[in-house]
Amino acid sequence: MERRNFIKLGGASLASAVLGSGLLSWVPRSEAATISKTFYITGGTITMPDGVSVYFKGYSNSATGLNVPAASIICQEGDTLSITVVNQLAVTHNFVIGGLKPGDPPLASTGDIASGATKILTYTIPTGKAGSYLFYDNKTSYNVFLGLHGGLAIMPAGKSNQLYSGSPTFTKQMFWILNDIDPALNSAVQRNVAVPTTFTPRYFTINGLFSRPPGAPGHEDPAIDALYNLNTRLVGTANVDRALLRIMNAGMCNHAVHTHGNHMEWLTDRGTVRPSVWKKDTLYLRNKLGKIDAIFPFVPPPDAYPTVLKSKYPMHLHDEMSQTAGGGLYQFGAMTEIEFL
Ligand SMILES: [Cu+2]
Repeated sequence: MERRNFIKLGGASLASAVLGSGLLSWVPRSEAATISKTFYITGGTITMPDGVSVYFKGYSNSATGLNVPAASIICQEGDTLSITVVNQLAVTHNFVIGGLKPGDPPLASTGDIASGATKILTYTIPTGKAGSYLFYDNKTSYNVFLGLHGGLAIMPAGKSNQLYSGSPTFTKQMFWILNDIDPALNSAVQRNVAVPTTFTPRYFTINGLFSRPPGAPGHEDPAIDALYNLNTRLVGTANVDRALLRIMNAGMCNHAVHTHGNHMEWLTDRGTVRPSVWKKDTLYLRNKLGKIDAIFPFVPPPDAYPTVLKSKYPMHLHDEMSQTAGGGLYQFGAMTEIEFL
């Protein structure tokens, strides 16, 4: 453990830890650009909803902060990524942009970054790479769910509203990055002892946040309640908005992503475009870097009478464990809210 960089984050600090991780804004350009970003690999603790303090590592925006997940990046084909990664911790880390599909080689990697060292990854994105990506540390099998992960959205060149050239269109887009936490593993890393050979998930997050149900501390606080955090909460106007959801899984558990209100238009599974667009209310999100792209269409729920234009619905996971924290605090897990404005 790295005493000199050890920091302790409570609920208030967690707010800044997640800003920018979900909702994306994008204006296409006719010219390629260089997207520069600096990440600091840091460690520290975050307080879970049951009061337990758990150690995480993150690709953070500052040398003294802790961002889990990392701030997401959006760019377009033809752009050059220039990503500086500063390793503040005592062990070697890296920064890898995963491939689009399972088995694809990584798009790019810094290679090893020794303790205290800095590496700059420079990568020009070829055409044909539009899609949703995770970047992460693969020096160990667990660094990714220890917190070293984030989302990268590559837009088709010149497009503002398509996932890939010719895809169904959207009006807004966001990442939902899910993670599962076994505090025993995180604690072992913190104490620099052998990690457990089993994985028992106790906490489940969406964009690093927990749902805070009515009556709970922090309910409706957009800084810490995943139901109300504006980078996580899905908001749109009926018959106007269509939201692209880039749903990523940094964790060890398979999940079943379930939206109320509308079915989702299922566009991709693990980077592969589906042969036809199915409308489904529950999508299977595979573990270990699984990902889905889907559009939530904000159409009036078709079976409702009279017609419903304004309402609120949950998005939760249909694997029941992921609604809990600490093994028993129900609705303190990976949930958010969907609002038809
Ligand atoms: Cu449900």
